[in-house]
Amino acid sequence: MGLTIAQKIIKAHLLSGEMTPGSEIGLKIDQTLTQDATGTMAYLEFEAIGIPRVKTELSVAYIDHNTLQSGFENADDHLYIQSVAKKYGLRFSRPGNGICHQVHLERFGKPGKTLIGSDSHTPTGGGIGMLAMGAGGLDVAVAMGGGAYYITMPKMILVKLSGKLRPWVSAKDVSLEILRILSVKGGVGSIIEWGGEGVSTLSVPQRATITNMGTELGATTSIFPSDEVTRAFLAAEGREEDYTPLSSDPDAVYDRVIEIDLSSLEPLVACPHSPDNVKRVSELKDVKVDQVCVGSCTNSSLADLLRVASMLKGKKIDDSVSMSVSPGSKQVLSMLSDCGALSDILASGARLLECACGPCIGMGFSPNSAGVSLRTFNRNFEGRSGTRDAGVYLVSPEVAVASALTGYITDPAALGDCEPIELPKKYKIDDSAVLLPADPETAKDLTVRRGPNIKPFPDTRPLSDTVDATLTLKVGDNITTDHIMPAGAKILPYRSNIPYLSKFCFAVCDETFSERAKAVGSTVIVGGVNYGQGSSREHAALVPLYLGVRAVVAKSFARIHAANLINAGILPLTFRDPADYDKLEQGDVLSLSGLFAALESGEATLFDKTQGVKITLDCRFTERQRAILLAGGLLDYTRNNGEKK
Ligand code: MIC
Ligand code: SF4
Repeated sequence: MGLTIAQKIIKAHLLSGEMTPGSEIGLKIDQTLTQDATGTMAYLEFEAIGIPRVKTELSVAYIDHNTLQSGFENADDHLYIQSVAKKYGLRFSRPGNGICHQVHLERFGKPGKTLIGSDSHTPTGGGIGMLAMGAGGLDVAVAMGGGAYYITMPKMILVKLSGKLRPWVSAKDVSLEILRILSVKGGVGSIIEWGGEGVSTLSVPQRATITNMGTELGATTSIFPSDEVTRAFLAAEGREEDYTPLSSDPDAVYDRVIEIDLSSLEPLVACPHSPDNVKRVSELKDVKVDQVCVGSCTNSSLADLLRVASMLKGKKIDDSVSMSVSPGSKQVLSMLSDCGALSDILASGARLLECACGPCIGMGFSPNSAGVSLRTFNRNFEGRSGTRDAGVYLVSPEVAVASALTGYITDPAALGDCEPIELPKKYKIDDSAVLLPADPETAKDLTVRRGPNIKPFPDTRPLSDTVDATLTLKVGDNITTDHIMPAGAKILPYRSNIPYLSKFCFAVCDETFSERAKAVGSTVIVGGVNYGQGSSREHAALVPLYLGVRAVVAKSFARIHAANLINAGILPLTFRDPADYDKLEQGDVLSLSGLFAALESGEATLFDKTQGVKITLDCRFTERQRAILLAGGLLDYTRNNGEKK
């Protein structure tokens, strides 16, 4: 039987397990990346594992999230990461060099390689045929130490493209269309492969927009073939030698095939507060816009910003709109500047922000109260922008600019003809903002710089047979990690200070949760479907661990968050009968007993002492996951079992 693209890469990297969907597989990881908001914790964990030098082919530490330095905290964390990179053999991408996914695609990604990153949008690398996945920081730390990365062997979904995008319709609309079809949980447990004759009409930046936003489907990753378009992109980046062709076999078998005719698509918008709340631009034309943001790892390539500049040239944005542009990388910014396109953007009245995540993660540029913000980003979760009552709409750069010019959500077709954008034959290459590590001899004597913001890892303890706890919080479906552990300029500087962060845990849903959890000491959280979707931040597990959360009982979990809970030694348990969710009330006194036997049998019983009901829970884990849970988390498991070997 033939293989899909992802199956070929998995087969070439398989360290353990069977390639049958649903079974656990261990993969050899060629490359890793981290960003600063998750990186500090990941490197603290790497240091705790105790390996003198990274064992991957390439590991890069990026600074792109916490770039607003309104106190010593972020600057200290940057220096910590820089000194770790130099000592342990990683490249260090300085603040200002760009967003990790954009820079990695430009300078480091290679078709056919495996990449894990402590950021959920790592699948951007799938745009050049990498098997690129988001992971918790601890999993990245283990992979840097040469350990395998474990996932459940995914199912394969093929999205077969035909036709060609019409003028003014862009790759972002393809992402929104697939979100409309599949929803934010439709990709869970699957890899999305993009194929069909329509693929050859899409450039690498367009493909990367699509694989980037595949994260919002809950997919393990998304991947495009590596073809002549990929070769041309790598050649333009001066690294054609990194090219390898990759395609699926003609008789490859997919679990599901979805067909999209590119020429039938029209401009789309994801309305507040979910990326799958998709409507046509034409349905929203009366919506008044206050703010427009172009950028983020989804839409900040040179191609995107050349389009933005050509639309703004000689025009002014509406007086009622505040607009920002954040280029994805120094390469993009520098090339925009060299060709004069930057002047066209600035002359229009738009504000230039640095090459970083910025407003996407609430690092500045929050909207006005109850404001409508149109963003070319990938997430519009409630409160993520930093303004709790803002309404964030996700759109293409084309719709963003058209709306900035008129002040209302606008179909760019209203602006007339769409000028073609020429992509350069050669990109401007300057890697001077990527610092190289010290050689192994010198590295031995280097010390790591640790600022006072860095606090110890929360206490872990081996699993006990009985857990008595209070149901301190009951939440609904699609709870995101932005609900569990919010980000934003005020909190992000404390990503290496779990006690401080804990004050904000679940604050979007219930400001009293943190205090209540601390007071009871032992907590179970109850959730609905797709619990923990969104970011890969392991803080959404480490902070609950610190607050005494022992188990989360939900109807279903998002992949990375479930792994992060296990890594933190917190039990992710699922209702056997989802209707049992309704029997539990916040404040109930609960008991989970016989957990050791439950881990063996795959079935646990939750006794709700307040309601007097017994509920059956699924507690099916792999042998490795059971061992991690019993040890009290992956750090203890790794230390005890010497994965170092
Ligand atoms: C995000 O887009 O939510 C982030 C910020 O990039 C996160 C990582 C983090 O929380 O630091 C992600 O997507 O993994
Ligand atoms: Fe940064 Fe936003 Fe991309 Fe996350 S989604 S990596 S915050 S640009």
